[in-house]
Amino acid sequence: MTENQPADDEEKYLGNECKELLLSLPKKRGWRTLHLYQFQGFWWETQAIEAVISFQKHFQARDSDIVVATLPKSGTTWLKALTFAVVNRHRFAIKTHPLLTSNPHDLVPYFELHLYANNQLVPDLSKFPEPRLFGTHIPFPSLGTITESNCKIVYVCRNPFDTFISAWHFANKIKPQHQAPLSLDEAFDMYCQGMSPYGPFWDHVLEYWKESLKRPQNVLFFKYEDMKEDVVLHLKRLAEFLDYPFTMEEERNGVIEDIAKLCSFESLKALEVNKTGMIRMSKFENKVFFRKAEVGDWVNYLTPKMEERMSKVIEEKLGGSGLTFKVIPDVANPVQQN
Ligand code: PAP
Repeated sequence: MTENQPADDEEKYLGNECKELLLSLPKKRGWRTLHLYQFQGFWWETQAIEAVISFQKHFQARDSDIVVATLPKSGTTWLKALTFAVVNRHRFAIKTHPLLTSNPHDLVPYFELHLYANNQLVPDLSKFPEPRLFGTHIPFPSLGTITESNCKIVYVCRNPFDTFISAWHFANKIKPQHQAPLSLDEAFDMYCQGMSPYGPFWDHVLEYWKESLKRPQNVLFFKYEDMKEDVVLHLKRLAEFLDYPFTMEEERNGVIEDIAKLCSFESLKALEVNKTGMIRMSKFENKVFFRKAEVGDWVNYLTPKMEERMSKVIEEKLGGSGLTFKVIPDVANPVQQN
């Protein structure tokens, strides 16, 4: 993969068809890449556009597929780990579990960043064990054959304040060295205008939210803050949704708690593989996926004016949808933003 290649190069290796397409698309400065392009109603990093076109052309969903879908920095790594652990719990003992030696992104690969990325040939998915587990940031309407299949999608969203701060840190951590850092003010302005990778965040979240209401058997919608409050409850809901419910005996034997612990931020962050390893076929260090994992860290960065602006955007875009977020961790008295 070439995530860290010089930004000027990021468009050089694209196929001609994609290069031509880019000429016709609205474009803005990127967060960690040179540009973001507006395509199919959302903002994409350059190489993800080529990848999603290939994905839409070639990927054939199976009803047994499981897809972990998110906006970046909403809890993807965590939900991939939990999903992998639930589905494979009869194959692996906790003590020798693949999650102890592999980053969750290597166990549950992204369509657009791994499988169909970088002009790769169409990936050979025949060796994927059933059920096939995939990850994606692709917005729901662009999911190709998945939207018409019976496969299961698990989506996690996170309050936009923390998602934004996490995304801003991440972009500056992984950008090519010679690219100027994105200031907090500039990133914030872009985020509030919807111009962030896979954004606007409100459209991404809303599309999956609506689908989860329409087809609850196929789309399960989680919130990061709720998962932090009660991961065991969410593990039970996840396992039932995926048709891998925990038995009474498993519950009695503490299997759910074991999985919760295995996938916890503290456990994953402390593993050698996540301290020193790299995501397979990429230049991403595993450690960049583990920062603070707190609810409400945004208060250390955003001014009251910024808070007011984002609250207004959320109210304007999500008001009336029934979707609300906890933006601070006070369980007894959560502040709700609509
Ligand atoms: P991705 O979309 O690029 O894969 P993603 O995993 O969604 O990234 O986001 C990383 C965030 O999840 C980080 O949040 P922070 O910047 O606010 O700290 C990271 O710390 C957090 N995170 C990673 N693993 C876990 C985990 N096991 N439990 C809870 N949060 C986690």
